[in-house]
Amino acid sequence: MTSANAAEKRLLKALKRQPVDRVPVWLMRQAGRYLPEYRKVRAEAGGFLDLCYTPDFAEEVTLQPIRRYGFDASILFSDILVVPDALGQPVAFKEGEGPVLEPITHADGIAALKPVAVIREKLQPVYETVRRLRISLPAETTLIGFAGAPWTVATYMVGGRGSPDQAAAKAWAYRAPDEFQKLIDLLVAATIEHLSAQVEAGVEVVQLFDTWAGSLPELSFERFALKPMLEIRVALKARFPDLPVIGFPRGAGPMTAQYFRATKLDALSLDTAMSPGWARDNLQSLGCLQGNLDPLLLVAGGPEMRRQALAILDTLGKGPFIFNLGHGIVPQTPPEHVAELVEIVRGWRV
Ligand code: 1CP
Repeated sequence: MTSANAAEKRLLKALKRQPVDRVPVWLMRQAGRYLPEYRKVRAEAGGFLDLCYTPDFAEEVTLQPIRRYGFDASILFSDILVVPDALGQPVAFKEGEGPVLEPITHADGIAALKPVAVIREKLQPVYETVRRLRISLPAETTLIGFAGAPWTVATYMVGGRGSPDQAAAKAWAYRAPDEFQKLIDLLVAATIEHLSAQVEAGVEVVQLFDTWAGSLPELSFERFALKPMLEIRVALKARFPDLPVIGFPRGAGPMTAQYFRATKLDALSLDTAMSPGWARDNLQSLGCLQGNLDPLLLVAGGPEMRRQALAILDTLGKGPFIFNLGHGIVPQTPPEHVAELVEIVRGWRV
């Protein structure tokens, strides 16, 4: 049968602005701690990075949400911080604490990082996971690869951990912008290599997560969020002209329109705070949109989740559109609410 044919995959059709029989759906962080079967494999793997770097484990946890819910897309199980880890800035994931790195705060620290060529070598297990997934995934499921956007990855490399205000990276970017630019340039090159290797191994779409884009003022946003994304998109399209690229400039507000126009990405993932009506009027003519149910509505479930999911579908569902959350699934999400949400999206018709 031809169901394996890329031309027929619902998610790829939406990304190429073609008509679909129903709105495709997948959810950010669809694999993870809210699933008991994930927690079991995680305990077996030991550390979080052991999970990411062991293809048997990473393949299994990628497939878990597909088995349960039959999403239209599967996102490779990995993390945005495997890039600094590969570049020689080791990342530790401490239980209940999130990622911890030895912060880089000076130009010497950038110079001490390994050359970008190590990415393909060090992250071999990630690409092996991709090759396995292309065989094990159902024919109708699109495989999405990903990376963090340079600014967001830099906030962890400079701050040494997640922070509410990204103050350490901003301090450097404002005190010595040209020096900080060297870190961004290195991350642009590393991200292009990492995503290219994922595509060569079999991912069909890539998404770039700029979780902290919205904390930058406009002029810094243009330099450290928009411009690196444009460079990455241009390089990827030169190598893989048909590859759809999705961006997630979280919190960018009205700057999102300029970002979408300038980067010419195929799709934009909308965060929770973005108005679907504004997005329809200002963004949807530029490409496919994805989003943007509040992950906490998924925790609550019930009539309010249904009402707000239907409102998003009624506003954006004519397409091009992919249903998703406005940010990742949180660990306290009841798995049965995810099943309920998927039913709501599948049952909706233009
Ligand atoms: O088991 C655990 O304890 C680890 C929890 C976890 C998981 C499941 C982390 C640690 N990373 C992941 C996987 C992950 N991370 C995926 C693939 C799984 C999927 O989506 O199904 C993806 C796409 C990411 C992306 C990611 N990692 C982002 C960008 C998206 C976002 O959520 O904003 C960021 C900022 C990270 C860093 C990171 N990794 C893990 C945590 C807890 C964090 C956030 C740290 C912080 O700022 O507090």
